[in-house]
Amino acid sequence: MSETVSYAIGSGVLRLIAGDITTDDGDAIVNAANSALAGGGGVDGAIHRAAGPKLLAACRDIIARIGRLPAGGAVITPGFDLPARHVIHTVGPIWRGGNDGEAEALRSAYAQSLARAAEANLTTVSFPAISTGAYGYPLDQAARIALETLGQGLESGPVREIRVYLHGKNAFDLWRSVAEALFS
Ligand code: AR6
Repeated sequence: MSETVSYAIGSGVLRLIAGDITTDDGDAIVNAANSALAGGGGVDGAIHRAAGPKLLAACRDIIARIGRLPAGGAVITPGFDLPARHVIHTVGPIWRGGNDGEAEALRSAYAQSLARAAEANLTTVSFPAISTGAYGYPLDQAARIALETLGQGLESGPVREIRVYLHGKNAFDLWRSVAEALFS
C-alpha cells in the first residue's frame, strides 16, 4: 500500500502518493519529457516502457507536425498499454541557476498540462515531480511552484482530482511539508 496524503481544495482533491506513476489508472498521467518527445531515462523511460512502442510513434507524429515542444508546453496522446487512458507530455525547464526563466517554465508545464486535460474533458490527472531528476530543479522550489499551480488549477478548472507521484520517501516527505504549509 503506497503512502498517500490528501488535501481538499475548492471542490476537488489533491493527493500526494509515494509510488510509481506508471501504475496510475486515472484519466491521464503526465510525462516529464524532453523537447524532442524522443523518450529517455527517468519517468519518461518508465512511461514509454509501460505504454509500449505505439507511444513513441504517436510522439513522432506530433513532432513531425509541430516541431520541438518548448519548455513549458504540453501535448496529449493516448495511453496505449498503460492503465491510464492518456499521456500528457510536458517539458520542464533545465535548471540553470534560477535566473533563466525556470520558474515561469515550470509553472507553465503544470498549467499547460492541466489545460490539455481540460480540453479533453478529463477529471483525474497524475503528475510526477517535473524537472527534479535529470533536469536538476531544486526539489523544494519545484514543490512550491507545482503545488501552487495545481492548487489554483483545482480551484478554477474542471479537473477534480490531481495526484502527484513522488519517487522515494525523501521527496514525499518534502512535498508533504510544502503542501501542509500551503493547504492546511
Ligand atoms: N514514477 C514517479 N516518479 C518517477 C518515476 C516513476 N516511475 N521515475 C522517476 N521519477 P526525471 P526531469 C521521478 O529525470 O528532471 C528524461 O530522460 C524522479 O525521481 O524523470 O524532468 C527525459 O527524456 C524525479 O523526481 O525528469 C528528459 O530528457 C522526477 O520523476 C529528462 O529526463 C523527474 O525526474 C527530463 O528530466
